[in-house]
Amino acid sequence: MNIETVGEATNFAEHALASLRGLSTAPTPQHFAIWYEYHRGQNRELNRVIDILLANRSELSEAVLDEIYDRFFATTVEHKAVRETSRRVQETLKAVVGHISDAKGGAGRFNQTLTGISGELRSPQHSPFEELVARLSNEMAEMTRHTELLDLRLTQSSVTIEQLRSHLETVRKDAMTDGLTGIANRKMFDISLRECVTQALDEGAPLSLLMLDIDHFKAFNDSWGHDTGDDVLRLVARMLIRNIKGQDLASRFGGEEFTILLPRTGLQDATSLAETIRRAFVGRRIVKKDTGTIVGAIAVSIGVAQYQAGEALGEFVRRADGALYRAKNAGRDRVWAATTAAIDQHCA
Ligand code: GH3
Ligand code: MG
Ligand code: MG
Repeated sequence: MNIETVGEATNFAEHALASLRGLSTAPTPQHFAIWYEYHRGQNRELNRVIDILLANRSELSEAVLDEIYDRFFATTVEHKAVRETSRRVQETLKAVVGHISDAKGGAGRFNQTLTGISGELRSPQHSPFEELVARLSNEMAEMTRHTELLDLRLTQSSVTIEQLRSHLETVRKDAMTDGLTGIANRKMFDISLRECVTQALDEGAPLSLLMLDIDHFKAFNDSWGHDTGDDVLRLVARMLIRNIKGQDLASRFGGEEFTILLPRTGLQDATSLAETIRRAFVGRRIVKKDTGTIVGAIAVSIGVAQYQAGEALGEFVRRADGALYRAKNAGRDRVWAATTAAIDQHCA
């Protein structure tokens, strides 16, 4: 990937703005991103698609640009679902407004009839009472029908909106979940890390991070197969969940690495939790699901760090990772706590 200089970036941005101005579409961040990328010229496929559209004098409408954005930028399922849901919520709301305005029309007519009848009653030559009552009764029936229809439509719309909300929640949850182990994924970890740090600074409370890595997992996979390796990853995830509580968050950081975020927990408590987790694997035999064969044991190494006020998020993670590295170097199957950026202390 090419990183442009400030001068180049300014140039691309100016061209992107010029392109936006030349079109009737709204200057949204998404549309800006498309044009910036187009003028940057690094994404050949994107440029090809836009050039073809321009050469054919096709109208680059909102819908076309949205499709381009979905294809080249909004790669996550979640992003597309949010866009799609917001479109459908807008449609539903538009329909609701339509139904209400229909109902208002009906009420207006009803009002006119009532005014007409009461006017007529004041005149000595009014229509026979039977006729007036029949008109009134017809209008009442029509009004009731309108109200019932409005009620039904509003109920249907609220059911649709509730379905959309719940769909969005499922998509969001899926996007934050690791498919293999069912625990939080890296994305969720990144989001939670930021939230936990903010909370820790706000409360002046400690925050600790455990970084766990399975020892010699490559060799385990080589000996017992990838599927059994996957079972081990699921087992580790279950073990982490079993050992945490409340606000703690266990995530699969990637591959065979896991993290646990421990709000309101200092280094010492975090280190003893890490030790409990490490010990849980000691002497534990892994059994192959399909054949029941015992496939030996696994061990884990864990690095621990406590957040230091003002430290960058990346630095905090790097310190936990550094402690993990020290645990590995010291012989694996152990816990290592990073006491400060400079001095590490062995706590196994
Ligand atoms: P170390 O003790 O230094 O951590 O050694 P290691 O073999 O565990 O580390 P290395 O980084 O060399 O290998 C990691 C292995 O984790 C390689 C890969 O096969 C395995 N792995 C990563 N993701 C998955 C997965 O999703 N499923 C399975 N079964 N294995 C995975
Ligand atoms: Mg690893
Ligand atoms: Mg490993």
